[in-house]
Amino acid sequence: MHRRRFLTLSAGWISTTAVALAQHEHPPSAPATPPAGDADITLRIAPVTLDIAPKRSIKTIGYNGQVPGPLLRARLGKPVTVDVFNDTKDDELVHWHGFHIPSEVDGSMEEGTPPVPGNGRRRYTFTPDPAGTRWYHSHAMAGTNLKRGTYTGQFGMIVVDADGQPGAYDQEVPILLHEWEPRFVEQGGMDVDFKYFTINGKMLGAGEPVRVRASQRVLFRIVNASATLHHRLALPGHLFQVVALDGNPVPVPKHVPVLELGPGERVDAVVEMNRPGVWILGELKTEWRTGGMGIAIEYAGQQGAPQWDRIAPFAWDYGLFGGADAVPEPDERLTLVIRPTGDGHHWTINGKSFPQTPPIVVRANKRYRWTFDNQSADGHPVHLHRHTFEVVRVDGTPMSGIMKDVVVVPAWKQVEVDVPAIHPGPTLFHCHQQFHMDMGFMAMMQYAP
Ligand SMILES: [Cu+2]
Repeated sequence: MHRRRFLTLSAGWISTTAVALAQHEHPPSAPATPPAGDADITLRIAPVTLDIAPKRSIKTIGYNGQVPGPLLRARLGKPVTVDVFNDTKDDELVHWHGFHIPSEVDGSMEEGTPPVPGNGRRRYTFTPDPAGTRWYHSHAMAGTNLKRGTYTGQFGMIVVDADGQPGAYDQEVPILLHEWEPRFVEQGGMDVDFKYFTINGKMLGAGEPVRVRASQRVLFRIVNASATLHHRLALPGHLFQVVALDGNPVPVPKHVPVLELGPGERVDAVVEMNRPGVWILGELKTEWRTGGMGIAIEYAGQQGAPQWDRIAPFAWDYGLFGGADAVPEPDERLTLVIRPTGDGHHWTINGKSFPQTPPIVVRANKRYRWTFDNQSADGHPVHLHRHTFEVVRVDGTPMSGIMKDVVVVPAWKQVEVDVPAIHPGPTLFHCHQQFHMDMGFMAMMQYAP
């Protein structure tokens, strides 16, 4: 199995952004003296003007003057220190999404992580676990301020390397999805839509193509870093072999024509490059693809405008990649009913909105089966911090071996997951749709003393 570093990078951002953990650098004008010793990683939160296309600039907030933030790599089990400098006036939080790390460094105020104060700094030290495609992003509440939290450019990928990771490949390509210029629209309740769509901070056609050669195997590490939108992606004429979901290897790495990711989800997929040409890897929805959510995949020796093609209907299903093992019986079960309030402006879990939602109390070393009962017309990408759960049933269909930290609960459906309560400490559970989270779709999981 060949494992190589990111050899060719899609949008050219990597050459300026790769932050090897061996790299030690201090920002030129630190507002405060960092603690003793160099950090492995330095992140500076500051306003940035992002050129998503010729004559289209977005003013946002990013990490280290770029969007996405630097691609970070860490080694499973090897502690890292991160110095975060906040050059904005507002408190910020950097959440390390998908990690089993203590509440004090996880990056959630509700769990007790101290914020990075406005015009201040904070050091995070943690031991990366588990291995795989993870990401980091702002965990600030936005409310109705669409210039905060995951609406901004504060997101990046962190890959935790270890031996025995899935997929043999020749080239690795990060793909981060995001949208810009959000605004509120009334659709029964209140919702958010966007004007521009990007992959790796560029609209389709504005960035460098991903350069490939025929017969290469390319591993795409995909993060849906959208604040609110689900995305479906295809690469016409090619199949994706899904090797990991949310960074965790799947039991059966099946080939599929379409990938689907709710906000916060990741998919690792290997594509065998066997149809020379110049193609669009992009969003199925025409309006969003032509609005920018695409990137050119260019075979060596081929040229011209990137091509799209009709994509046959496909039903995405986590169970496609599941195994045949029986799932152990849980120690206890609980149901979380998801419903909007009558005015459609708030979300409830079992009838309450955060901070009134009662904590979900667990005992250490027990396995809990949570049933998400979605009594609403929206799909919800629900996320549990600091833990990995197993998806065991989606809309009545059992499955096993699908380990995730975000699961999409489709409209009017039920999804069951098994949560192993093995990382004591306050733990946040919430919808990863930023506006749903901000409007009450959040609860704490607490370990009984
Ligand atoms: Cu939601």
